[in-house]
Amino acid sequence: MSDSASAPEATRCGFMALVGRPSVGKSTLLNRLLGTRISITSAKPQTTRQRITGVLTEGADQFIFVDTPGFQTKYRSALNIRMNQAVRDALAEVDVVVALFDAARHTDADEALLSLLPPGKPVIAVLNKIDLLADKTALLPRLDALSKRRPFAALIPLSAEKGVQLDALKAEMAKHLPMAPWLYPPDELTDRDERFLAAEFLREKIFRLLGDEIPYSTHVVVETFEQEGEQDRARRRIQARVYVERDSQRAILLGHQGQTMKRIATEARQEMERLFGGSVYLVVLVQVKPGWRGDARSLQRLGL
Ligand SMILES: Nc1nc2c(ncn2[C@@H]2O[C@H](COP(=O)(O)OP(=O)(O)OP(=O)(O)O)[C@@H](O)[C@H]2O)c(=O)[nH]1
Ligand SMILES: [Mg+2]
Repeated sequence: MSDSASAPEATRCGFMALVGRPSVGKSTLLNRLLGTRISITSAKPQTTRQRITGVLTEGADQFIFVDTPGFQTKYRSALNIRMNQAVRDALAEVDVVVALFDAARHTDADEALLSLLPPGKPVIAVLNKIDLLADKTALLPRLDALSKRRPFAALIPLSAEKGVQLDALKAEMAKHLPMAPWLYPPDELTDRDERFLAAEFLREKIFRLLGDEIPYSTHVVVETFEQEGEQDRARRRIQARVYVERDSQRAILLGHQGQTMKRIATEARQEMERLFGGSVYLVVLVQVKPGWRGDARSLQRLGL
């Protein structure tokens, strides 16, 4: 990439953290802002487990978004402690904080998040999911209550899913971008490599296709990732291992005659082919590893 051809002379570049309680729509918002699905989403809370950066370059501006795990106060496993820490780290590192709230309700986790917001930084409050509000006047008391809690650079009601009011959010974020050289080439989408994204897409399908228990007992590791040929025409051979905590979970994940896993793997492969270009040959193995979530050493070995 030749910088002289692509980067304007006076560029702006800054980090923005997307924070909020589980399921509030952080990853949906990131994908909408980028126009591409790089961060996995599902109706189940705690879908995002590790921070993922999304890069949007428009005109002279480069926004580097940091999508974080949902901040929660209910559970305290080693994994959950690590996930909350990822939120605190992101808040400390960025230039601007985009704090998401649900337009319809305020919970204890929202309160906990409000008290974490750094006093010295611009914080933009987003009230998401306005498409679900039958009565839009219900927004007014929410906006009023939030604005009394701390100073916000702006309060923006929007719908990440429907793409409503995203321009207002972008305009507000742009106001706080520092003058700085771009950190990524303008066509870069994320700091995460294809290996990470492959594991995430597999995890997304597990979150979406299985019930309320299994997704939380599951971790995915990509063991081999081989590529033959050039980017768009490449053929990727990927072997992934899914860890679960019990034999009974392994049976559910595989399904009758392996049908459940087959569907999960097919849908994940299609997502990979769409994002990476080229074809993907995906093999998925399932292994039982009791108690991996509660054990800090296991988490480290699994790269979490
Ligand atoms: N109706 C509606 N649903 C939305 C909107 N934004 C997100 N959702 C849905 O809310 C659910 C959670 O979205 P995610 O983007 O995964 O939420 P998240 O905040 O990243 O969640 P965690 O990663 O678990 O913390 C998904 O089912 C989304 O489709 C919105 O504006 N309107
Ligand atoms: Mg998420």
